Amino acid sequence: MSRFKYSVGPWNVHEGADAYGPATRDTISFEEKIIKFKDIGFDAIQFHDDDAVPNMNSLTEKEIIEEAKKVKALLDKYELKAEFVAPRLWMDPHTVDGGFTSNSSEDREFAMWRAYRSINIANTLGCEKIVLWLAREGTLCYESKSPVQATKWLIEAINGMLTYDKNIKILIETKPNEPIDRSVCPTMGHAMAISAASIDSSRVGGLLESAHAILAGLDPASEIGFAMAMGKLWGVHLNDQNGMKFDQDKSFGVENLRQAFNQMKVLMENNYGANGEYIGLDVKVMRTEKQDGSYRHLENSLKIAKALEAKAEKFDCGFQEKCVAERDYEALEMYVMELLMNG
Ligand code: XUL
Ligand code: MN
Repeated sequence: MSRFKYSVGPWNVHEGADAYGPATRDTISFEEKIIKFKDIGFDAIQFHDDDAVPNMNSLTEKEIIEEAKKVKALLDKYELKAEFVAPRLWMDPHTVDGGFTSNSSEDREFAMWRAYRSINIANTLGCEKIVLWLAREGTLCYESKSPVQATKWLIEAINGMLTYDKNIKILIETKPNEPIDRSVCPTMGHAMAISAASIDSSRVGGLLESAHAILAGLDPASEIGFAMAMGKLWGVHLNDQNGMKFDQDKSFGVENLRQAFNQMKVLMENNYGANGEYIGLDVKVMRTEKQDGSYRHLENSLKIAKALEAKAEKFDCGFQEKCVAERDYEALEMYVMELLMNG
């Protein structure tokens, strides 16, 4: 039995298209995906606004809520919760130069419209969390934007959302690059500073994705620990990443097991989940996988996460204390390796 509740998004089962090649698998319907998610052992679903309400740009506010109600009914039918809604501010012609920090005031207005509709959708789905993955909030050409102005626009946008709804919580999902070259908000430290600068810092926190931390050259467990020290880690996307290249969203733990163990350990030691937080697994199956393997990365990641939970449970804190007291870090390191290597 796991102490955690796990979550997943519909985009985590995808057709396999990448920037250099077309789909390798067929599309699976939303309902079929969530039935399988439940079956695998997930408790909650994560949404982009248009995962819940496709084509929302052409719908009225009222129609968007009506569509979201249908999704809520599906979640209820399969006894699943909604964890968060994230405005998808990177696909639309209005977000070519970013949303909240675009140089065009019309684009910035569009981004706020999507943010407010995301809040409406979250309310309809029964969740209070809005995730901001700030995909294009940054620069491609450095001189095209002022880092000062962009940061202020981002804070203004967050303040707008906090004012629009008095209950929602905003989780900034930090990422240093991709698709943008230089992000306005690349790390947990930046997210915490933006939280502090907002009109209600008690409602602005972070979501840490392992791969994003690695892309920033940082250790995901330390990023988790930093946000937890501030009481502001309200979501995680556990996955893995082989070095600083494109975002790979590999299954949790498959590249660096010790790093994955330490992410699980820091979450457990600091009581992550005590306020209803989920462990999200933001993973992608390999492009080579066939149709019937569409969910294997999720099954594998969940299995690895639970196995690491058990390892962290077994971790001998007494031995750790002794090693620390004697400053015998070689012994401590070898103990961790043996814990991970031995069945
Ligand atoms: C992108 C990423 C997104 C967010 C949700 O790197 O991780 O899937 O998690 O918008
Ligand atoms: Mn993510």
